[in-house]
Amino acid sequence: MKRRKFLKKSSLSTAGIMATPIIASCKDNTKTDKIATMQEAIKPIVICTWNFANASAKAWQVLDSGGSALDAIEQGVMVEENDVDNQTVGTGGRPDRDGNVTLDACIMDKDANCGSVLAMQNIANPISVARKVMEKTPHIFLAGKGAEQFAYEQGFKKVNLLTEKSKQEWLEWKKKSQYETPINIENHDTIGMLAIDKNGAIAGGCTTSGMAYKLAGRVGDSPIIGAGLFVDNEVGGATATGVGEEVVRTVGSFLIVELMRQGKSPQEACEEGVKRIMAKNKDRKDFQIGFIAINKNGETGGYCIHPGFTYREYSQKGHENKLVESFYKKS
Ligand code: SD4
Repeated sequence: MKRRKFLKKSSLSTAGIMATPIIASCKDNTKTDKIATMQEAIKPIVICTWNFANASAKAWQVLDSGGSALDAIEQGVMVEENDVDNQTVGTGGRPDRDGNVTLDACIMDKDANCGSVLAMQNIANPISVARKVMEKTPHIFLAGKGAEQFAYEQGFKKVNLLTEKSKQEWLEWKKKSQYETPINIENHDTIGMLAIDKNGAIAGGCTTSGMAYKLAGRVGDSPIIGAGLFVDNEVGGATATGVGEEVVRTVGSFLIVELMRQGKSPQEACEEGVKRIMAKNKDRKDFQIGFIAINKNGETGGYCIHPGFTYREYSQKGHENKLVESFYKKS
């Protein structure tokens, strides 16, 4: 096809012809149906937080060859989990204040199945363990030693997640032990990813080593279904990066999906999500949060507190790194 058909559709869409509802028989006037009537869906498509070109390219490769959104998510974010230079995800992640790397991850599919691991040590691919929790257990969350034990039972190997670079930085930090939540880009490289496959199934995943030098046992938003990630196949999905405590307080990703259900575009929903957080943090400028979202039509959006947040988007239209608008503008 598919390129020609796609190009044809794009030009029709530019001409405004695509405004004709493709689901003409709306059963009722619910807002979800309103989303469905906007235009024909762009699929497959994948988006992820930050400029993770290799991760989104991997996910695209899976989607383009007919793979499921769930496989695309798992294989896509694993690229970052395996990248030792990414110091906020997987191997190479910065440790907690005791020097242990503890990883958080979750995954969610089109049927609201989900799995999650929290503060898990010594396992290189928490996203895959989260998927096993989803597929092989009656549970959603496994934490700490229990998650690690489960991973071994599933055949995962024990590895050392602390690289020499992260260890040296931690030793340096220990000299002052000043816990901070810096807003700069370098300290917020959590990957959250959302994908729609050729069948229109939506899935999402999120994986991180969390805030650097956190208290032992601290868990952020990233593995919490509804906070760091949420998917509803009727509507779309959302995911977050940044200071997890603030995302949890508003159940950020769930909020954004619900706002889309009510008729907001992904862009509008992300903006509202950040504004809700800022309404509870008036005049506070010392933290960063970025949201991205996709609706079931394949429309995407993102918004953040401070300038600098981008997200990757990969579809038949191309592979783009999109700079998002921010609540505070550059001073
Ligand atoms: C957390 N949200 O643990 C994560 C941190 C993060 O990029 O996003 N880092 O709070």
